[in-house]
Amino acid sequence: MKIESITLREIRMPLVHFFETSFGRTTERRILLVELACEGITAWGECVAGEGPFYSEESIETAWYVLREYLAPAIAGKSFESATECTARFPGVRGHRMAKAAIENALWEAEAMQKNVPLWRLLGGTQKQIACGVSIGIQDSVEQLLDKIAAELAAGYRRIKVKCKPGWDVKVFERIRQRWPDIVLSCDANSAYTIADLPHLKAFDHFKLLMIEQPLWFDDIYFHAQLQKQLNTALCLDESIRSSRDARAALALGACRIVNIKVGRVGGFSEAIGVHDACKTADVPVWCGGMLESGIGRSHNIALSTKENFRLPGDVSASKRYWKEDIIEPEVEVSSDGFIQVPNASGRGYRVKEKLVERLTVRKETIASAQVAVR
Ligand code: OSB
Ligand code: MG
Repeated sequence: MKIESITLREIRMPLVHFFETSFGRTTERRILLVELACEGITAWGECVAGEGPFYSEESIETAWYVLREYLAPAIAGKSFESATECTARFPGVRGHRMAKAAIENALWEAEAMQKNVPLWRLLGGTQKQIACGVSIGIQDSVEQLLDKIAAELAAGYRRIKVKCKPGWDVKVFERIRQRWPDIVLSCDANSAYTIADLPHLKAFDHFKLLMIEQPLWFDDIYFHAQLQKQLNTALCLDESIRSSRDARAALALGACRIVNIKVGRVGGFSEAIGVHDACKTADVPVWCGGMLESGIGRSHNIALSTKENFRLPGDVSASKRYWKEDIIEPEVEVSSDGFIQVPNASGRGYRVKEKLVERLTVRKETIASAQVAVR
């Protein structure tokens, strides 16, 4: 596979409903897409960095800069036998995992298309359908949250996750459990607490939560291990797991009993497989997280979720929960019993609506060979 050019684009897509976490509210996504031209094949990648550096250090601007100046020039004009060679071509660039993942994942897509196999098969997936949960943001009122949960349960989703933070936690869980004593429920704090909140976090044990996701600092493993010893409820790490090495450290320390895998957060499919395998060896279940992706990133999440240790419903849900019109067709749909059927076509299995992408594009830049950027 020879990479003839790499095109970076920013598209803007308003969310159907705002999404609020402990670190802020998003109403419109700015999405960085990577398009590889590769011997007649066009392959796509999505960079999941946020609008600002709030979930992690990366943002769409830092990713654009690193892709344009370093990562795209490092692969432009180069040939690859396999997408697994990609990370070795990014020497010297530390971190910037979401930027790296956008290219690596596009390369996996190119390889799948070239070999005429579905991406999920190339990734070593085995599951033909994936179980879906939803992540529901902080709302303006508890009533609004309860209405949303009712609608998602009616749509068939198999696990409800609610975002939480100090002031929007136990009182909210109480209301949810009053109405639905037995649903599969979890919460995600996105690092809103510290270890000084231990007495308060112990109260979370009363609500039969499947897990508490990332209660403490975004870069912490040690204090999560201390916290896990004091709680009955399983902890799940998201932000803290940036690599398979982090996963191995977290599992060895007992910092969590469940791991959220986001392919962008760990730097691409190769590392995501490494995290998956480390957890499988330790018999710790994983599930696939989401970053409010467009259809391109969403289809990559579906492919990854087919691997066998994805044993819990993920945050990979239907296109229409996020977008009036997604940029792929068919859009991602979820059955009334809460599953996505995995497509059998080669590559990502969903067609990119290129004209729509072009209309949504607010900036675009092509890197055709090392060091040459064409606006
Ligand atoms: O922590 O899982 C998270 C969205 C943006 C940033 C961080 C997170 C999330 C979600 C949304 O929970 C999951 C989705 O895409 O629906
Ligand atoms: Mg999370």
